[in-house]
Amino acid sequence: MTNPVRYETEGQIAVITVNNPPVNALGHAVRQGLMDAANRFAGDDAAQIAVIVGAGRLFLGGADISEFGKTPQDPILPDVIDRIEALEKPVVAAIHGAALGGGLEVALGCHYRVALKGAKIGLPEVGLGILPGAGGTQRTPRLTGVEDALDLIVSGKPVDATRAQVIGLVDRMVEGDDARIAGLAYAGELLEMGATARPVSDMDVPSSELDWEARDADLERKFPGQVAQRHAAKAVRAATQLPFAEGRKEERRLFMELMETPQRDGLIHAFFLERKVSNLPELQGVEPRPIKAIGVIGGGTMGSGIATAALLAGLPVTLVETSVEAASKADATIAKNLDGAVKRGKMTEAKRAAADLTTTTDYEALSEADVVIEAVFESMDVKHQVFDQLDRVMKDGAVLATNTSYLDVTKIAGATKRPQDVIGLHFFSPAHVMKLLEVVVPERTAPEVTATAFRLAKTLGKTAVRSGVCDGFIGNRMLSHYRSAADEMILQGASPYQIDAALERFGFAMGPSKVADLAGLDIGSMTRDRKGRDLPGIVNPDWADALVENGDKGRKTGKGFYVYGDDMAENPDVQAHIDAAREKAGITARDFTDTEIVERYMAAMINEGARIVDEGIAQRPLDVDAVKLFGYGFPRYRGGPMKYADQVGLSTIRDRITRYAKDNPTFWSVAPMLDTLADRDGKFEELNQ
Ligand code: 3H9
Repeated sequence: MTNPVRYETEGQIAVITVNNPPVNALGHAVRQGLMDAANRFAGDDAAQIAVIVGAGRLFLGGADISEFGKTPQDPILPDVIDRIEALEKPVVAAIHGAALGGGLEVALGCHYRVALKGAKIGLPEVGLGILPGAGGTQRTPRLTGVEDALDLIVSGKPVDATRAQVIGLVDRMVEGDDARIAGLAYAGELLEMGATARPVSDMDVPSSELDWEARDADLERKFPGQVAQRHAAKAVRAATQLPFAEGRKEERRLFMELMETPQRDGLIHAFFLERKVSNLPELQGVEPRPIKAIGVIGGGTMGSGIATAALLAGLPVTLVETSVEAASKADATIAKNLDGAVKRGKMTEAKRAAADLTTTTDYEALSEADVVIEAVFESMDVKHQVFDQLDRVMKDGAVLATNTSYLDVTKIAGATKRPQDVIGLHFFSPAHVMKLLEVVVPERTAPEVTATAFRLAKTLGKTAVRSGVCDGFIGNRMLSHYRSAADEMILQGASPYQIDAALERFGFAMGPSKVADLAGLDIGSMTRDRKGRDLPGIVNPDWADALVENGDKGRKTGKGFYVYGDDMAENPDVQAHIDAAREKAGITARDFTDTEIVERYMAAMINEGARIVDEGIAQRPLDVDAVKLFGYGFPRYRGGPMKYADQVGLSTIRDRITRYAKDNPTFWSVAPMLDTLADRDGKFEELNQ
């Protein structure tokens, strides 16, 4: 293997270049290469100063995440950085693109830092469930002071080079596009000035009046259940209390503790799946069709949201509505969405001014669109009418997409003369905000059409997940299943509020009753499928129907499971409806612990997830994880339901389901895939490869 670190000299300047595509991660070979280069520079009498630079599009992307969880191989990064810092001749880091995590820590081990304008500089480790473990928590406060260091380390959000210079993280910010040239120029100046090595670890941490206990309580509130942020703050605190060497030991101890947590495991799973999920084997080498103009049918909440998403991505949009009034209403909704995006800094004023939207009642206006997405009323008849029109006006090769959330996309496709061009694009509301996009692929869809859908998702900044055709696709099919598990618990004695609270403590953004209120209690019964049939083995939540009959449809009416005013409160009417349902079913309420609530809910979710993979609706367990993480408020630090199942152990999950099945064997039957994997002590992870 060639050495990923090159050492060369230009006059009196040694240039050390790290070349480890795609992101110059600090894997073992790079660490060894840097250590060797540092030693060589120490003994190279011709070189008086060194510049470390990254080849390719960025400086250094951080530690090699794929090595986490394996035994660390020497030299470990903290030692490499200490070696660089201990050099008697000065070393300059020349940063372009990004210096992240261990990458920034290498720069902090250098004696001087220059960054090109626009470079992203930060310590994103908490996003991976760890903390900067190669001196970052000790050196950063010495340069920036405690508050700015905490901001960087606890938020994990990078700053740009301009801000980095303001807070003292880099010495100089320069215009230009060549870090090597910038580094050489700065090193030349330093040489001329007679600059010497200037280890950050020798500097004092500026004093601070911070109330650490209050800050810790604050973090506990802000990141409930998560450990990395609080540990990271503890490490910074150590920098304020201990000499550098001692502080470093404390940083390492806290870092190693985090390395052992399931949260670290879950977050790293989420990091890789975010990238892997759109990387479908079936699309290798398949060219997407061009996407230059978008059509949208329907200007309701979904249609307007989809149009907004496309406009935010700079795509021209033509939106078709049934009347001039409806078209101008859509115009206004979209304008409001875009103005909001400008306010939140998601869109520049210039881009806002350039947004190219046409609203019309004329289908012919779509003749030049490359992709059209319909978001009309959820009725097969209405969809057929729309697709008839699209069949007539769309140019050859255009992609015809439906945003249906449960109708059979194969049937919609089959009613056109071009089923190969039809695909489902299931956006989540609000469509210009939510990250998830389910790409629903009927059998006859051409691979280039699927590839185009994935390309579009990327352009829109969405995480696309492939789903086969079934009722509810991946996300809603699972949702109806675990919501039923919650209903079963309510019928047997748990309160909706206890369930919400237990699941929110587990990490969900919202419990199921809050979600139901948000969606609207009249939107599909919880126990019947969308066609009104009762699902086998599932309890019928009379209480939700009773609420709807009362006009309490959730948030939109101000009352559902909760009453929505200035504060949110439990709806006192709910209990009577539940009591009536229990009486009707002849059930005496029993107590549930929060643990049992979480276990049952998760078992239902995992079991249905396994069926979905088994049936090929999801190709891999990671696709199921992605849907729940990016569209259903599943806590990222738990990695997704299938990852969580692996952590708990599949035979434990199976045992629980078998136990619940004693009372309700129809609902609680073990999914065959879960059974097979549990038999051989396997994991869902095997199926992600
Ligand atoms: C750390 O540094 C710990 C230290 O404090 C302590 C150590 C003791 N490792 O995102 P992309 C892969 S923790 C391994 O699509 P972009 C990625 O999976 C680390 N692989 O590119 C993908 O692979 P594939 C702190 C990595 O241009 C490919 O590279 N650092 C790593 O959109 C391209 O990635 C971070 O948290 C890695 N560190 O964005 C930074 N990074 O092609 C994490 C990426 O097979 N990385 N890959 O799908 C990022 O944020 C972005 O990748 C970056 C580039 C902004 C750098």
